[in-house]
Amino acid sequence: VGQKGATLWMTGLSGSGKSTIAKALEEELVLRGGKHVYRLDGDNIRTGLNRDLGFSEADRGESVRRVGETSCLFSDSGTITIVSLVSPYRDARDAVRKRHEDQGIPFFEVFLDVPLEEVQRRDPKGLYKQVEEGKLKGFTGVDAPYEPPLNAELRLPNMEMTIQECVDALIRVLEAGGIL
Ligand code: GGZ
Repeated sequence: VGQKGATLWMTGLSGSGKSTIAKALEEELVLRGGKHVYRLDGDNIRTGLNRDLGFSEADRGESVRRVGETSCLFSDSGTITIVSLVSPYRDARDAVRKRHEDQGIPFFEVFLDVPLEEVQRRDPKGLYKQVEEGKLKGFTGVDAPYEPPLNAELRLPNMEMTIQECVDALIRVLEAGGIL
């Protein structure tokens, strides 16, 4: 197993496809072999590492910081670490990028660029409906901010792409970065 790891940081609205694409990429990388792969997903992280955190700006910042530190450790060990987190604040994501760069760990920010109207239409967990009904407040993209990346290594407008096309684009980024 080769030594060079990397962090792929997927950011985007709830329902933009982060977890789905992360899982598909993980599968593809496992099939290819040769590298350890690990997925850090908002969903499971929130029941463990971040179980004390909610969705205030401060808590989201702390969540991103912790997952960023964790991804540094995994990637430093030679693992390809796939993070999927809404991570709505640009400063917080940039701080994670800097932590990686300072340690010489490759970092790729991936922006799942899907319009709010589309994720509201998809609404896979019925959360946007709850927001609409006033049962859920401070929801990213509706009544809490989402600050899109300005310098993402990859933008995936996945409304116009298949999952396989997204996976292929991610593989190309890893190849161009000398990770694969
Ligand atoms: C955004 C929320 C909220 C609020 C619960 N705002 O589709 P999901 O369900 O699985 O993705 C969302 C997830 C966001 O957790 P993250 O840890 O990724 O967010 S962050 O990086 O901002 O800390 C959604 C659900 O939790 N969820 N309340 N208010 N998403």
